[in-house]
Amino acid sequence: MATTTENKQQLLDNYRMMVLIRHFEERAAQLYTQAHIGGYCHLNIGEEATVVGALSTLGPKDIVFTAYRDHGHALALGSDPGAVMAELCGKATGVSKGRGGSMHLFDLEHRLYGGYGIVGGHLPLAVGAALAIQYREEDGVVMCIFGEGATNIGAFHEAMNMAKVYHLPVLFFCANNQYAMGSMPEEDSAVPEMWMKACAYDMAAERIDGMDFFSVREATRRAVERMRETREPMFLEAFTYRFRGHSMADAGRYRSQDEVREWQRRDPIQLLGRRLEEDGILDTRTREDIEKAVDEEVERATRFALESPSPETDDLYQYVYTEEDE
Ligand SMILES: Cc1ncc(C[n+]2csc(CCOP(=O)(O)OP(=O)(O)O)c2C)c(N)n1
Repeated sequence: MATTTENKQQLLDNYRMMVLIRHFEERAAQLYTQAHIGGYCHLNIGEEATVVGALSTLGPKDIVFTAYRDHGHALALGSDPGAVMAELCGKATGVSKGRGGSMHLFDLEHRLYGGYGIVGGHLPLAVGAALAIQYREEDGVVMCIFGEGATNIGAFHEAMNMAKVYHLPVLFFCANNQYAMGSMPEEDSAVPEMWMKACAYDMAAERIDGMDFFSVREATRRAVERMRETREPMFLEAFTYRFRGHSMADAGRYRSQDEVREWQRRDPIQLLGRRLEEDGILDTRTREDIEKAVDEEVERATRFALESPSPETDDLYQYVYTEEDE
């Protein structure tokens, strides 16, 4: 088995992070229904392997741009769960100081450059960041994460083209959860497989199993290593599924419950857990300890968020433009 040669603690940490994301988001869904969270709230539930598998391959100088389904990414990059939950609740102690909410998490210290609500709008920003890295002759790479719906947006094509023309180290990571709100690729995309779109820009591309942590991590690791050497952009399409609605208000009439249940049989957390059990890395006791510790951490984060103050109105104009020395 591939895992026997791995760092076991690292794998347990990856598993723990996937469980944390799941429990954190289940709690966020409750807080939403209790009106502690307002506006939009998009959950990663079902897509945790794409988050942890991909981000676990990055180094300390690499940076990440993602869309509005961003809670898991912030947690996996190391943001404090209390500060993430506080942001969801619009509190001053949130990662974006309560000004961003669920869709606009931002944490410079942990290299999360957002959290963006405009579909595809962050792709040119990621390309710009990669251009800055190239211009300053730094050695980091940029990971840009988006859904398959974003590949139909003009900004996607401009970003892909510029990244290739300027030889920029951007990994375009498409988490294809098969629905853009209620539309399937067969309905809104000229080609049903997103990796094919990378061929138009002469970019190396691969489609991977987004429910399998190892499949995501190995492909992303290969891509990142190759980008560090070649400084050329690459494209990955992780085929996955979201178990919950698009956002919090979604009657889900565009898909059947049988289909959802079928995909839940390949729950990414269960898949990784079983694999770690087979390899003797995880047992029932450890699994229960992880669940308990994660529940406590989520409760701590929730308490912190609920007890935190709302932003003051007298500093409303602060952080609109960045200070030079910030
Ligand atoms: C430019 C733009 N058009 C439309 C919307 C409304 N909208 C929000 S999410 C979404 C679906 C995007 O689907 P996808 O990119 O596949 O990501 P997923 O939500 O599946 O993760 C749409 C159309 C938007 N936010 N921005």
